[in-house]
Amino acid sequence: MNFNFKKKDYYICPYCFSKHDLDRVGFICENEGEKCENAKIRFIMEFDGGKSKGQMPEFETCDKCGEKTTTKVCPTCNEELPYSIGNYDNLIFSVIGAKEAGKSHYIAVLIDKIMNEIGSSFNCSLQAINDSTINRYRTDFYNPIFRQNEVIRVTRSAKTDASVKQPLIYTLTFKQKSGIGGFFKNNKNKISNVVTIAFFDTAGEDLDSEDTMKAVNRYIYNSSGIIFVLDPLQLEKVRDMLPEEASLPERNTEIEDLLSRTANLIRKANGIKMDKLIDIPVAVAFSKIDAVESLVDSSSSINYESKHISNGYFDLLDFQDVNGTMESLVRSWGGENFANQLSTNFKDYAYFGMTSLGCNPRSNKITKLRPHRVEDPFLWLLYKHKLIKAEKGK
Ligand SMILES: Nc1nc2c(ncn2[C@@H]2O[C@H](COP(=O)(O)OP(=O)(O)OP(=O)(O)O)[C@@H](O)[C@H]2O)c(=O)[nH]1
Ligand SMILES: [Mg+2]
Ligand SMILES: [Zn+2]
Ligand SMILES: [Zn+2]
Repeated sequence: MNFNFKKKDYYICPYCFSKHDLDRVGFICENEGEKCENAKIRFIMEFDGGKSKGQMPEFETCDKCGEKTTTKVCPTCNEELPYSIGNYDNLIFSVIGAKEAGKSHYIAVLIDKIMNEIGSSFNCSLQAINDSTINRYRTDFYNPIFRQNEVIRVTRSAKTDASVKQPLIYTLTFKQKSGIGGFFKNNKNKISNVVTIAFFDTAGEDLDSEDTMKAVNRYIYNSSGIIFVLDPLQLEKVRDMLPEEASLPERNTEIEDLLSRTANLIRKANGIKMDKLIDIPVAVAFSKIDAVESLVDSSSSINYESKHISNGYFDLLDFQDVNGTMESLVRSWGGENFANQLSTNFKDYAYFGMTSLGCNPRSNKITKLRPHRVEDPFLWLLYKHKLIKAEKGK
């Protein structure tokens, strides 16, 4: 598919988000059957460059037992690296948003959506990289919503709960589509690209000040895409317009404060001057759109299913329609300052509207689960990274 973009000469560990040169990688021997001492203690053999200087080595020979090993680990945090590291793209998608913005519920339904619908439509498949991702997704995200019909609990701060620092890591494998006239028939299942995708669910409270943001900062400034989840119920004008009986969440951090802190953090870490725009695509995703249904024109495209999945490509007309509508809604809802800050800091951004639950939960119970347009921001990021094609649909 797309091998024409420049390959990076570094990789970023999806666990600790440290940047390393391609040949700075550790190996561990897995020859446990033979009772190799290195394997037993998981001794980390540091790759010394050698012939593959500047490139990602494929294997290392164990200095104790002489067996070859392909199990790579990060030299900084010692976690096992995905097999595709350094050979394919490595994308970190971070999900940012204030407390109670809807981040955790969004991640929960998005991953399910990718596995069950995006995969077949875009000829790709999402696979968890290890057991800890499988278990964490099941217990913390999937089971509450899909099994128990209950809301997910508040995400605990990364400072008190170390598991928050563990991202959910997946590989998204794209297969070549068979070509017209059957020319590529034999290649039907050939892998054309593999991307490692790490989803990082932050606790909104960790983003409350630039200082606490440091706990999670590395993944933000190393992101290949940001999904900025915004709760429309936090906008003053929306709160005023909704009927009095509407149950409103407590007021949280001002959305533009969080945006400017995020921009400052990225600028500082990557040395980007104020007169330059930040080159990380930002999808501004309005969550809980079900709760503001009465404020959106009923004929608006936001109310309809998006066409990307049914079309099998990123539908630019549908996208532009939603993007334009959402931006003007945001501005008319009192988000003028937010919108201006976004455009003065980021090169590439777009607005989306979605709902993870499709309903307002009552006493922590999800009455009817109906996710809507949750795929749009994610597909836009894939499109921005040239992983899926786009067309102007009808
Ligand atoms: N109406 C409606 N409410 C939602 C939706 N998604 C989440 N909520 C509500 O918003 C609350 C917070 O959602 P979370 O996903 O936990 O928010 P978060 O951003 O992860 O919050 P922190 O973990 O505190 O940072 C939930 O408990 C729900 O009551 C939605 O799609 N529609
Ligand atoms: Mg959360
Ligand atoms: Zn060995
Ligand atoms: Zn690491």
